[in-house]
Amino acid sequence: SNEEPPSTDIITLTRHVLADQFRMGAAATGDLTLLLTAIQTTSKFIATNVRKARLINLVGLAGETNVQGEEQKKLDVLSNDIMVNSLRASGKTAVLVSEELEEAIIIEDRYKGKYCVVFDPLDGSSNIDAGVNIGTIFGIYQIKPESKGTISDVLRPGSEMVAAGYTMYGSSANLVLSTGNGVNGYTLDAALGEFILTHPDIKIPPRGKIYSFNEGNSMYFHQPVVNYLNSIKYPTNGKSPYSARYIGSMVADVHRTFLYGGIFGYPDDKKSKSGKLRLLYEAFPMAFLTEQAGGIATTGTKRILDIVPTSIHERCSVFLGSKDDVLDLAKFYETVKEGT
Ligand code: P6P
Repeated sequence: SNEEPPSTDIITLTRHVLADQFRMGAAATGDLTLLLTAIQTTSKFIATNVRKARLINLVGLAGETNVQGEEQKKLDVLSNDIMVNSLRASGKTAVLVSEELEEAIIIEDRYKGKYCVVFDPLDGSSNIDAGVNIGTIFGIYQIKPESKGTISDVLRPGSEMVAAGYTMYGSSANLVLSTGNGVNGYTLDAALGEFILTHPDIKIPPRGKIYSFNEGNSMYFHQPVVNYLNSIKYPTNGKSPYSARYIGSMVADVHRTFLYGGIFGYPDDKKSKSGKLRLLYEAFPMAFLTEQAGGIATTGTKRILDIVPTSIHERCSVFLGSKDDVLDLAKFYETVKEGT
């Protein structure tokens, strides 16, 4: 038959990261590879449960009991639990920060490793019932030299992260990852249980034709944002207006921005004084990936990765995407008159 023979040289995520490690030579201990294996396991578990959520009533409210009579867990609680357990069991982590947990987890000495993982186990979970793509977002710091692993190891600029990524749960499970040498995308082959390299070396187009904002907040937008949006909706240079695409799930909006270009924005406004998105486990990982893919991520006036967090759940203003589009946005902050 003219069927293509199956590839016998598949590049799994683990093999791809290991290749990175070989490139790094003796310095690499394999710890990051093992940590990423634990993260892959959590993404496979979450992907499976997101897929069958409606069948086993996992999208319902917590408090219902299932056939075993045990407390029914909401999908995001379930996702948090698998991440905490898998990351702790890896023996490679010292500090965990989750969107679902008020306090950071300091891993007990027996299981303590040299990495800190900040994560949103299931971002966009309010969209689950509508079948909209949702995702896991994570960022990884190494603990500071001499540190035993404390909260101070994660209250650091995103520029000090060593890796960041997300897994988007949609028609397939896509894991997008950077360990500091560019961005690669992997697709879960459920039959193999492996994430396979499908999007090598993702680069954001320098300019796009899409803007992605929740314009339902327009009444609250500060003047620079209003001026910028007007400039691409009512262009005066004879160019055609940009197209609006807004899914309302950060992982999905960012993933499209990486592949198609354009600008995603969730700015601070008169209602959300510090913006809505969380700095540590939404803005930092997405900004890390954006820069590694050749784009720009800014608050409007400051590079997001330069922000020094003061608390683990603080929020920040986010614009990210194609270099030229985000630079255009930033110009409207430079020309802003005081006090508008
Ligand atoms: P809004 C989802 O709840 C989320 O945290 C992000 O995934 C998403 O980008 C944003 O909030 C959507 O917020 O106010 O537009 O519904």
